[in-house]
Amino acid sequence: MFAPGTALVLLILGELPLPDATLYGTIVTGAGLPIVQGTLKARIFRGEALVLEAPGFLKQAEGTSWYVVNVPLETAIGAPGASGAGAHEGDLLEAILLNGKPVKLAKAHPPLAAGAVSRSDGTGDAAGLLFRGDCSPDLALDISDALAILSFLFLGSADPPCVDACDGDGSGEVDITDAVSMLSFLFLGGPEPPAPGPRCGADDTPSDLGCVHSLCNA
Ligand SMILES: [Ca+2]
Ligand SMILES: [Ca+2]
Repeated sequence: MFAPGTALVLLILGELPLPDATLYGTIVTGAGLPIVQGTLKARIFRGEALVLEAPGFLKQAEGTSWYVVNVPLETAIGAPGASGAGAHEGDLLEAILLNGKPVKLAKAHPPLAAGAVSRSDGTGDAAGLLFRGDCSPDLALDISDALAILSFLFLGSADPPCVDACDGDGSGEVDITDAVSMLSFLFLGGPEPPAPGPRCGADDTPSDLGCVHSLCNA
């Protein structure tokens, strides 16, 4: 397939790309409802080491929702040059993450192999998107969000529908610092709330705060 010498040149340039491995399956909530939105990625490990996080996507077909991840692979020849762009054959899927949380798979995917397609159906948590800081939920940040944090903390008001969103500084806890950082962002030019920021997105550092309902998931 290559002219003589080509392989040697490629060896010098680095590892050779191989056909992607494809991981897919249905993805539903614990109640069996299809999960139709969210950010998806696959964590690939070699032994104890994280090799890469391959982005995936959700796709609606045949009346349900599917996750699909194409994992880039390359040879494991250990040549000098560019590497780390792909996984090696034999690397293992550690987890499929939906909005930063592991999807519960019915069975483990087999070790990665070039061009291989593997299916394992999973269940996940749909309520993974939030609007950081939107403690008084309306998909916008204003002083009512800071007031909602304070009244939740000090006035014994009912739990906000998405407590995780009240964690305005992403520390994993809701305290007065969140109200202060919110006011600083709104009125003093302070830094914007950390990811997913003042917009809907996945919380890549999920906490135990909980988010019963987020307008982002509506
Ligand atoms: Ca708000
Ligand atoms: Ca906080």
